[in-house]
Amino acid sequence: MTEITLRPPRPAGPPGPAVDMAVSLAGVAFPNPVFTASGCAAYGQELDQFFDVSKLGGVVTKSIMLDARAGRPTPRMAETPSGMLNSIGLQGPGIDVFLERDLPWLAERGARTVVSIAGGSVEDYAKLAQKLRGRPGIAMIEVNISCPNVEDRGQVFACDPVASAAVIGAVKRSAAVPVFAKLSPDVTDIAAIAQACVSAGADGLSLINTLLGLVIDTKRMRPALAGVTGGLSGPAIRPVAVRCVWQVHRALPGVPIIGMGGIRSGNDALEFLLAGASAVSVGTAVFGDPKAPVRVLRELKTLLSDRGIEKLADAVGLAHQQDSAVEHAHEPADDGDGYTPAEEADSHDH
Ligand code: RRO
Repeated sequence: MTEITLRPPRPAGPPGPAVDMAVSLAGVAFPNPVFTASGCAAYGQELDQFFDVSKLGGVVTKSIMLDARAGRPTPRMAETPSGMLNSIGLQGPGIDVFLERDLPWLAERGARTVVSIAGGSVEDYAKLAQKLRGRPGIAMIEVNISCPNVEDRGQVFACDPVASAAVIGAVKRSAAVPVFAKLSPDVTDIAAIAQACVSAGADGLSLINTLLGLVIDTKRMRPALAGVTGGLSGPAIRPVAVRCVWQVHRALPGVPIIGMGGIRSGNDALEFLLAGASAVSVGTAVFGDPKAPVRVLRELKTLLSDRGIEKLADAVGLAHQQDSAVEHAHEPADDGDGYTPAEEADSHDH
């Protein structure tokens, strides 16, 4: 990472420098770092009523499985403070319909498609990766090993480093494009899972999927969702997501990260970049504001310019940079959790 001198944000006045928003993820070039988040924009068609989806860095599809699937029974969404809980349960048309109907539309539209895949076994993932080989318009594969809404927690591969590595290894053997592993925050040591995925061949990481949650409807005195538990998303989870990006970037600084979790403004996106993400996905925000991804992109560009940052890539991981050797010379070293004792004490003050 280039050492750059930070300017405080500019007061109102003439515009700052033009910002190069281009980003390269595992060798794939994207014009900007803002993507949709899997599961929140289907296969792009609905959002395209509101803006041209090819203007985004990329469109990340809803996770596709081998066969069509109706998903879990309703109700499968519930509101929560600053967020929502979903238990969609991997509803979708199956890979063959996706390849026939949705991928050609995305390719014709000029979108850079990141296909999210999900399976119940290592073999399912391998077959899905094989079916994607040679198809036009696919920029990358995002391997969803972290869906919280499966019948059995044993199927949340991302909770176990060995299971995660088995899936990623199988996909890598068949994939013709870079492979990103989407991880769960519901683990003790996300950096260890990330390391297992990278050792198995993952080219990058998508952080984070939803957190497992539960809402009780106190009128009915029963769980609000038919599926009982669900995945928590939205601004409520943003600090968890930023913490995951921070820890993984610190452990694996060379590995590209797409960060997501509660992003609804350019400032939120900037937090993820500074923590170590090279790109971001906007998810839950589109339900209330379908144009949120393009607004986030516009706001992010302005914020970078206001700070004198001319290349987006220069902001990646910048929050890890020590301000000056002198300022921190007296501080004891980081004890391995990513924070110095002084930082830890500071974080308890709030
Ligand atoms: O479909 C879902 O219920 C779902 C998936 Br695949 C996922 O990865 N994360 C989530 O919160 N819901």
